[in-house]
Amino acid sequence: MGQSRLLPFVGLLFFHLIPNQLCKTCEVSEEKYFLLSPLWKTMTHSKYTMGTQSADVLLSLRLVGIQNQTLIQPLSQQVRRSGGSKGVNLSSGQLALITLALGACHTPDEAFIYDNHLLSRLENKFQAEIKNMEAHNGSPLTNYYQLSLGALALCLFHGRYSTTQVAELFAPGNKNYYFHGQFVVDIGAMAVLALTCIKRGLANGQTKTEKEDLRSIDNHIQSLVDKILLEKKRNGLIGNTFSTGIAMQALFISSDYYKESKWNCEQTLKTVLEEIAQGVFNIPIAAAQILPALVGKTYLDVNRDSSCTSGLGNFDISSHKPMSTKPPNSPSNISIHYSVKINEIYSTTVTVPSGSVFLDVMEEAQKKNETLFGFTVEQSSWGPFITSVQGLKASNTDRTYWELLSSGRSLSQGVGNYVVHDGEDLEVRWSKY
Ligand code: B12
Ligand SMILES: *[C@@H]1O[C@H](CO)[C@@H](O)[C@H](O)[C@H]1NC(C)=O
Ligand SMILES: *[C@@H]1O[C@H](CO)[C@@H](O)[C@H](O)[C@H]1NC(C)=O
Ligand SMILES: *[C@@H]1O[C@H](CO)[C@@H](O)[C@H](O)[C@H]1NC(C)=O
Ligand SMILES: *[C@@H]1O[C@H](CO)[C@@H](O)[C@H](O)[C@H]1NC(C)=O
Repeated sequence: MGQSRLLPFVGLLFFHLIPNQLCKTCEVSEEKYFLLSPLWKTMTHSKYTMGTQSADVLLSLRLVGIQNQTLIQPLSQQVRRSGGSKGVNLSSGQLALITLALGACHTPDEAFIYDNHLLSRLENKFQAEIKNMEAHNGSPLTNYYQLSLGALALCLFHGRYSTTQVAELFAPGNKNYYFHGQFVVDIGAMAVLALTCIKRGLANGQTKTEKEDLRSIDNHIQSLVDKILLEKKRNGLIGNTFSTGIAMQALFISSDYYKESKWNCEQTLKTVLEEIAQGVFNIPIAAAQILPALVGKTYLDVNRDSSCTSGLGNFDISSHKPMSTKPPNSPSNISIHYSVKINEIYSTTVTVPSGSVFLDVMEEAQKKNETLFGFTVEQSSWGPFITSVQGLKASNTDRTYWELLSSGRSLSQGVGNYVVHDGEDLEVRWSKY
């Protein structure tokens, strides 16, 4: 056999020797990096009040290679503050994100993880989630997005966990992958990231248990990838706008689980760039969750030595032209129909200035009648989250929450961001997911 005919064969062999590292990405080319500047602006021009929000942003900036200390230092400081001794009330996923952000790219921040025992704290939080599942009909304290983040951080930073337990927990039929019976792409994709990390660690497993765990995890990944691809929309988004970034990461690292023809990555990328131009990713955490995938990075690159130096590192996005600012709102008032639905429906009509958000409508209604429209919110990394209306409180254990709707359709933004329109029919509904 001549050399030229042998070469492709050697190439093929090479791929077969490292099947676990197979990774297909499509990314924004360098001359188009300026298209990412709206994300950049959102992430750098915001005040961060929540430690976990800073963690998501810090993780993202580090992964894409930003090393500007003027930006990184204040974020890092805030993340360290929230992960310190006062962070006793952090949820499993919050602690996992803090660990990922501080451990990303092998900076001096990494020492904080070990000095503050973040991994053993995370191990305890992870077990507490499982205890709650055992006591409450399979419902964790938080949700499977956070369990996935937890498993991912424990895997990447060599915390303790049982692969057999993870293989059981993350079976694709588990109810926690579904809200209202519908597969949640964000959750499935984060699980694929965690399971792939664990799979790579098991690749050379020798014992019978290791081999069984590997086979089971491999099957889970296959099934989750199939489900993620079923949620691909005609315009290329996967799930919705805000789940697409994590779904892209999951599909990058799992390319040996689907045929190339099953996903047109370039189309997804094109649609995401259009949405960016329209200002859709206008809160820091939304920008942080989409950015890594756009430059071909995934959360599995967090502790890889060579990552973090490539990407946007040397690109000065800030020098590019600012986004066109919206014209100031005309000072007109609009009228909104608003209801609270528990079993009965309680309705009212309120007047708010145009440009108002859902939360403004709720506050107007509350002023009218505190008993019917009184509510409480909690700040979260996505903005204000409605925790109770008429004194009725949402509960993770019961899988209840206050769902936001417009004309009967569930919204994909929260009360702090959704801009309302004249004549709109808004509802907050007591729902079970
Ligand atoms: C789990 C989850 C839920 C659970 C939260 C309770 C639980 N069991 O943990 C439930 C089902 C209740 C829920 C509800 C909603 N959610 Co939700 N949720 C998620 C999910 C999958 C994971 C969140 C998480 O744990 N993050 C990790 C931890 C470490 O971060 P955290 O900040 O501490 O997490 C808390 C907040 O995220 C908060 N939360 C969850 N969803 C939302 C949504 C908004 C707008 C806010 C302000 C807070 C919030 O609950 C988390 C647990 O306490 C994310 C997916 C994602 N990509 O982030 C979507 C996500 C955040 N949710 C989203 C949406 C739209 C909603 C709803 C507005 C849907 C609706 N039409 O009613 C409601 C919130 C309404 C309200 N009451 O204010 C969007 C937000 C997009 C955006 N631009 O704002 C996301 C990104 C999903 C998506 N791809 O569209 N959600
Ligand atoms: C670093 O970030 C700061 C704050 O955004 C900015 O003013 C400065 O120009 C940046 N420096 C470089 C070298 O990009
Ligand atoms: C932790 O939560 C408990 C109970 O919710 C609360 O009493 C306590 O003040 C919180 N601690 C901190 C440091 O936030
Ligand atoms: C809008 O409503 C407020 C409060 O009801 C009122 O003071 C204001 O004059 C109204 N503005 C317009 C343009 O109608
Ligand atoms: C609020 O609504 C309840 C029930 O309809 C009514 O009994 C009460 O008087 C109302 N309160 C105000 C301040 O209008």
